[in-house]
Amino acid sequence: MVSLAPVARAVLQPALWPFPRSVQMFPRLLFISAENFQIVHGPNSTAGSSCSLLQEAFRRYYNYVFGFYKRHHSPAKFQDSPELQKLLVSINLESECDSFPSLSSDESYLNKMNVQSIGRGLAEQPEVCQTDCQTAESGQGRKLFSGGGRGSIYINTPELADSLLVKEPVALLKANRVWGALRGLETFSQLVYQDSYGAFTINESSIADSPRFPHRGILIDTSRHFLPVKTILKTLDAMAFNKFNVLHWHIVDDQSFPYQSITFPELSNKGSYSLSHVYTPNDVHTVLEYARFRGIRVIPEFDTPGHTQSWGKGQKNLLTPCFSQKIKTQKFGPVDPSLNETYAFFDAFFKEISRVFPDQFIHLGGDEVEFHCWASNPNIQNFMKKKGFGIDFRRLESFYIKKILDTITSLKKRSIVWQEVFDDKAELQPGTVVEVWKNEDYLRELQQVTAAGLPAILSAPWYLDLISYGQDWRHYYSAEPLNFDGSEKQKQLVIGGEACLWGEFVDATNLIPRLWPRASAVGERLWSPKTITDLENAYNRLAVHRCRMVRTVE
Ligand code: CP6
Repeated sequence: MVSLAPVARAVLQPALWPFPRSVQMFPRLLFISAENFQIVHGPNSTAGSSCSLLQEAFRRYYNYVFGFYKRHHSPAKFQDSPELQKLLVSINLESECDSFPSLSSDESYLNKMNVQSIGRGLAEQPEVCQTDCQTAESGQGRKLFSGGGRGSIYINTPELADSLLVKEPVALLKANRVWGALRGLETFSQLVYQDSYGAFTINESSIADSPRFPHRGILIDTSRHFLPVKTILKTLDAMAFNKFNVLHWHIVDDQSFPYQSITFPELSNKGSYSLSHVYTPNDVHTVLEYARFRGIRVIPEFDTPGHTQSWGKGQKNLLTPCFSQKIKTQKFGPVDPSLNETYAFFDAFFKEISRVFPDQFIHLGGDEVEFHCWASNPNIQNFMKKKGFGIDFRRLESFYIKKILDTITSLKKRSIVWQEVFDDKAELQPGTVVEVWKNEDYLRELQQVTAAGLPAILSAPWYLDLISYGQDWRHYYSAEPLNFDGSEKQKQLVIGGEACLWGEFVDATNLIPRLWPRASAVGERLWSPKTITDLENAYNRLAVHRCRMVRTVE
């Protein structure tokens, strides 16, 4: 079969999502066929076939590119047309193949070395940029794919060398660690598209990329509705497509306690919806490993002292008995902060949690504590008096939280808390992360948290459980986390954000479509440069990205 004139198709936008830091795309098209294409380790890579994380990723991305079940023969052989035969993936530094990712993991695929050694030859071919690429007015870079009108994309940082280099006959991906290789593989897979004849094609291109924020999370809530492990794994796949790197697992809450504790099995025996609605140690391990293979951290949240009704069923005397007219009722309030047993329990509990979950961070909640039950209880009233707290229950709340925070510190872990813990003036050790979730004046809150020298995560504009008619992703996309008055040092303390999908009205039947592609908007805000804000350009790319996700998430 005769190949088509590549120029006719060069205007197709590659629809990268989230958009990389620097992209150069050239009109020359390469064909790529399932029979004759491989993703393999580069000869100088510090990782090899013993790195199962990469082996698995190669297999996964090969399948994403060519489709799982479809017969993927290309239309005959493209004689004389250039073909891409390999993607060589090289890790420059110690690969970290067998580690868990962390807040400081290097997810970039950019590299100062390879522009000279490889990139030059391609970038300087005079015929490379003809009609599609032209020098931008600013002189800052080349204009790419000007067909989109307002949505033209510019090279943002021309001084960066590119580490995903697609050229005939071998493409190269270089990263310092496996984490950058995973992100680069995702980008590579997004570059490939099927033309109208069903042939797989890819433009010669050169990309350098790194995330804007290091913490890019999705919150799932497995207490209001149990989510099967399978659904959580699917969510992790979709997260990887959008370069999210944190699963914030709000695992227990008032409604149910599905976490099966080894130390305190009664918590889930009594507190889960049923004995099959639990996450066994094996289930948790499955989630952790699946996430690790995608460069995703799992941060568990054990929210206390409020939101704890389900804990009371399997752990006697943990919650505060509520009183009415000096008489004990059947009701219980938040965790009882006046008893030594409470702290002995949490010492043992969090000791287990710190061993089960490898991440450096544990989320301690601390939101929405209601004071009326505490206020009704005579023991608590005495305790308040003894401590000199007066009638300020925020001081009692802060007393409790400080003890739990100290427990976490003694376990050599770091804590994340919801903003009330900061607002109610708990004493916070340096490095305690404050998650800003209240929608009113969230930029001011970020300003205050960072002015106090504390790291912050933003989720306020990204409550995906709040649904409304129409394209609400545009609002998520337009939120800018650093739009507050503050020093450079303060801005540095904003480590990222999270899209939250609370579970009151979400279960396995609607989780995926409620999250995606709406959360993708948050993914791009947290990964891409601040300057990538054009809504129409985003719309066009997001439409293609959604189709790609529909194809791959069953
Ligand atoms: N559960 C817990 C919730 C919420 C929070 N904590 C919540 C509050 C308001 C909205 C959505 C969710 N359901 N434990 C607040 C952090 Cl609008």
